[in-house]
Amino acid sequence: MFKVQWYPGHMTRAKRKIENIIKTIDIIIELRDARIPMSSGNPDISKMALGKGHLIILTKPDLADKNITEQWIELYKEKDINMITIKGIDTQDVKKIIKQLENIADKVFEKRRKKGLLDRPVRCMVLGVSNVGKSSLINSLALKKVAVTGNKPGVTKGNQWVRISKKLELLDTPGILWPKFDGLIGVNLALTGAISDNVYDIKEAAVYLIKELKEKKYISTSLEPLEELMLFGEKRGILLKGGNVDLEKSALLYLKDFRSGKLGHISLEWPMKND
Ligand SMILES: Nc1nc2c(ncn2[C@@H]2O[C@H](COP(=O)(O)OP(=O)(O)OP(=O)(O)O)[C@@H](O)[C@H]2O)c(=O)[nH]1
Ligand SMILES: [Mg+2]
Repeated sequence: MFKVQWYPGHMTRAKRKIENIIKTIDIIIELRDARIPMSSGNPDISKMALGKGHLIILTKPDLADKNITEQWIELYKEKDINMITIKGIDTQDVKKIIKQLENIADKVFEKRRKKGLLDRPVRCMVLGVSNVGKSSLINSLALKKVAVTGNKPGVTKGNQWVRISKKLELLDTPGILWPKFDGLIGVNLALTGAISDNVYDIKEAAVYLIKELKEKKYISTSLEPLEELMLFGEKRGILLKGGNVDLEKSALLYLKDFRSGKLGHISLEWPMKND
């Protein structure tokens, strides 16, 4: 495994800010990357969601292995956790999300009524790691907006609430929470493009990716991962002046091909019975 050197200094501040906003939120919409549903999750979000509605959306399923994504959804269903997946963002999917959120909202209403509180639209917020698709989702949910409902007291000035259905309001600011980058989590986030390419060795990352793809039988080759990378560079004509393969550039292109789906539909994390 390769090492990811990344210590985001702003993490604590960002977390505290989100924790304050979260107090006014009823439903947390947590986005995770379908290719790495564990590594792109964050235990802080689960903690913040305690006592609130919680919907997990697996994004980028078009890049992931459909069969594995279905297994993840099934596993979470067994655990009674709301999890759905969205194909890119289209109107059908937006409807699917709103329907799910309204189901959760009904439970929130019920709780509020029991406490003798008045009905009001249920407030949702989108959280997730960098690059997972938060802004894309907010944009497509906000397209359905009926009205910008203005600032609510107790929430940082400047936060915009958008009405997305009769029952639901969405805070149109996403919250980014960095997970810990230990070991495999950092590796998976790096491979899928959630971390800047400058904080790890691209060549090591590509070699590791090839090893994984080989083990999971997404590619079949009898070559060692480094040899496979060299062959890839050769085929693509990525050569240095002397005629040798430029491994650095080949590695970058290999990662790019993986991230854009050119290598096929691939899931790096597969569910295990004890997940
Ligand atoms: N293939 C694919 N790409 C997606 C999908 N959803 C979002 N993207 C792409 O993923 C990239 C990141 O999306 P954003 O919506 O900007 O992600 P974000 O979570 O707001 O990122 P940060 O603001 O950096 O934290 C963009 O290039 C999107 O076009 C999807 O379902 N499938
Ligand atoms: Mg964004």
